[in-house]
Amino acid sequence: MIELTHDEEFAVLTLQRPEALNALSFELIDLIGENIMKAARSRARALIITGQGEKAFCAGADIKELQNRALAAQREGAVRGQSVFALLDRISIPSIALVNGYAFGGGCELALACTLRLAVPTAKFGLPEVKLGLIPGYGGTQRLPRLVGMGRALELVMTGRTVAAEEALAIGLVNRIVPSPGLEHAKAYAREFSGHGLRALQFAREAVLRSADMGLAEGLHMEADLSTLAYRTRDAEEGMQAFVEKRKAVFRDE
Ligand code: CO8
Repeated sequence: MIELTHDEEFAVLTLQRPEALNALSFELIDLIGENIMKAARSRARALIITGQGEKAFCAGADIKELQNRALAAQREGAVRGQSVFALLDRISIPSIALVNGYAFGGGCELALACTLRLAVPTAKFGLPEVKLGLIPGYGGTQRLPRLVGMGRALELVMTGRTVAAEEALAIGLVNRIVPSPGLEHAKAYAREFSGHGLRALQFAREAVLRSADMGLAEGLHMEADLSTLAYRTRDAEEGMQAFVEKRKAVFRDE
């Protein structure tokens, strides 16, 4: 149902339910959470999340499982899924969604929860929950407007329409389009930042992500705090010293 492998300096998490287009059963959601934490505890410098096969990244929550459940269980399921996806913000390594096909509903929300997103040319995105009489429940209504703006998010959530890779790139839903199969390209993309110290990457990521939740004055205060904390790391001492000595810095994530 899921596989966590290590490929060079990266962890690769692959959703493996091809018979259901990698749809998120509740069991799969739990496994995603466990494996995100395993990847975070490993020596990996980034986590790449993708789907097995050429057709789907993830076709969303498992619709068959969502039927005929008590409302309390439904709410618990939404909160559980949200908290699993939120782990991606809390772990010390950045994550990249390599969207290799359909990313609908909860699958699109999983991609939105990753730090960065890549798409193969045939990738398709959408939050089609309205077509089922539902609305997104794994963070889509909150993360999509932060990424693409309120107007576009309202349109996509209200129409439930499908967004092809080119449009996803144009509106900022993905960072880049990469040729299929994308894993080598995802690793090359991750290498653009994975040589930096993890502490600096984590502070930078946190500062940018938290900016969406605060006003400018509060955000600047938070940035001053986090940038001051960065000075206290060994990596900052090393980075500045390496500059002065005209050599490449050797970061130790300390
Ligand atoms: N759930 C369960 N099974 C699925 C799902 C899904 N989301 N998507 C596809 N499958 C299954 C199909 O039932 C089919 O199985 P079977 O052969 O046994 O009938 C198999 O995967 C292949 O699918 P299709 O035959 O439909 O393949 P197509 O190529 O014809 O179509 C699509 C591909 C367009 C992706 C189509 O499968 C589709 O529209 N899927 C549903 C997409 C969708 O609506 N996703 C949103 C789901 S709701 C959601 O994500 C809410 C998140 C928050 C929930 C909070 C809950 C607590």
